[in-house]
Amino acid sequence: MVTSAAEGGLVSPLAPESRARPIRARTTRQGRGHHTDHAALLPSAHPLALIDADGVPTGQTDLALPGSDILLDLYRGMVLGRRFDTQATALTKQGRLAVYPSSRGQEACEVGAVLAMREQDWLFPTYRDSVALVTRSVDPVEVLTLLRGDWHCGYDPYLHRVAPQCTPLATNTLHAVGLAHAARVKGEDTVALVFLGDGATSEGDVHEALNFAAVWKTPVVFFIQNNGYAISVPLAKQTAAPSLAHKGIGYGVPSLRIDGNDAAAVYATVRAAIDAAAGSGPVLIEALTYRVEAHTNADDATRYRDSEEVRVWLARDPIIRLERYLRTAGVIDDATVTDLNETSERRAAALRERMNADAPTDPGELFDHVYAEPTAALAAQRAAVLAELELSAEHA
Ligand SMILES: Cc1ncc(C[n+]2csc(CCOP(=O)(O)OP(=O)(O)O)c2C)c(N)n1
Ligand SMILES: [Mg+2]
Repeated sequence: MVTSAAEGGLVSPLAPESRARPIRARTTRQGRGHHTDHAALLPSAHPLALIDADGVPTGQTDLALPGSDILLDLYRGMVLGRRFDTQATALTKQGRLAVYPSSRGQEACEVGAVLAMREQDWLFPTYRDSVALVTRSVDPVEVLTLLRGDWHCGYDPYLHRVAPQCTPLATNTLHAVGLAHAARVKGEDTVALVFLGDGATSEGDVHEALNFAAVWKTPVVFFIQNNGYAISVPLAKQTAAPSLAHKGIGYGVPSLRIDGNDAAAVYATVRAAIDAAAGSGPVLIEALTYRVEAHTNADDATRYRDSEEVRVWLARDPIIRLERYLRTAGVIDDATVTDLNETSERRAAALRERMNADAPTDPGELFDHVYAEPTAALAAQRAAVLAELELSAEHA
């Protein structure tokens, strides 16, 4: 972690000085206002990494490297997650999914952040975060319900404490702040972790959410997956801010930059951020990663980025680097890897089989949840649709 003035004078909230109370903004009361020590909020000049792209520990000591059991869970989650992701993309080609936004290459964020969450915490995902949901133990078929074209999110948000996947950019940031605020008013120890993309940080909602969270000291972790693009728009055309982490600072939110392809760094940072958020209010994490696939299966990324750029990022693959580390450390061997690959193939086959079954549909459901008490007009529309369907079935 870089803290010297020579390297930009940026002081990390995880710097030695503040290590005893990581990620905590210092606020002092002066006159009529609260004044925050902004030096304590700034992100590090270099993204925090614990294991480098070659699988070698970086030696950074601001956060401890998670233990072998956790690193193995992270590796396992990423391998299973990637196989799920590949299978979901394949299902779009078979017409079993309407659309699928792949998170290939972003598994360290998807898995690392979720495994660092506590059971009582809430996740507010976006459309890109299906692997995060699978990691949080949501049934994979239920995860894909919305993308299959159904009208509801498919899973019970309360069961896993996972909000519906959000397609309108950044609205989930406000939902996360609202839920975390309400939980605290009720005296519950709940942190909300909200995923958002680099492009989403340009939305007004993010700024309202950061402001409310900072003023109310709401227990929220804003986790930005900076994957370089908002569909075809590269980050350089998205913002003039020095980093996305800097956006948090303007609101008084301690903000970190991390290597988003290092699952160990993601896990350790989110763990610390959740503790800090529960104690003293919001934290923002900008994780630098890369969207290896196109925006969705419906997009052609070769029209706006060159293959050399993709090649550079493939060399930073989050799974390969952790596998290298775990092999060198003697935690896994060929047998472990083969076994895990077999498990992921079995799960993919089961998912394929379940997704190939036609989902039962009831067109009448369209009208069920519009009003608590259906209006006469709605009841008439429902009857008309059902009568028409019956008629066309008779003539089929
Ligand atoms: C409010 C809103 N505006 C526009 C869109 C259309 N849209 C869908 S995805 C996307 C790009 C988002 O990029 P980013 O936030 O970086 O997330 P990523 O897709 O890279 O994960 C846009 C503009 C939308 N879904 N919601
Ligand atoms: Mg993006």
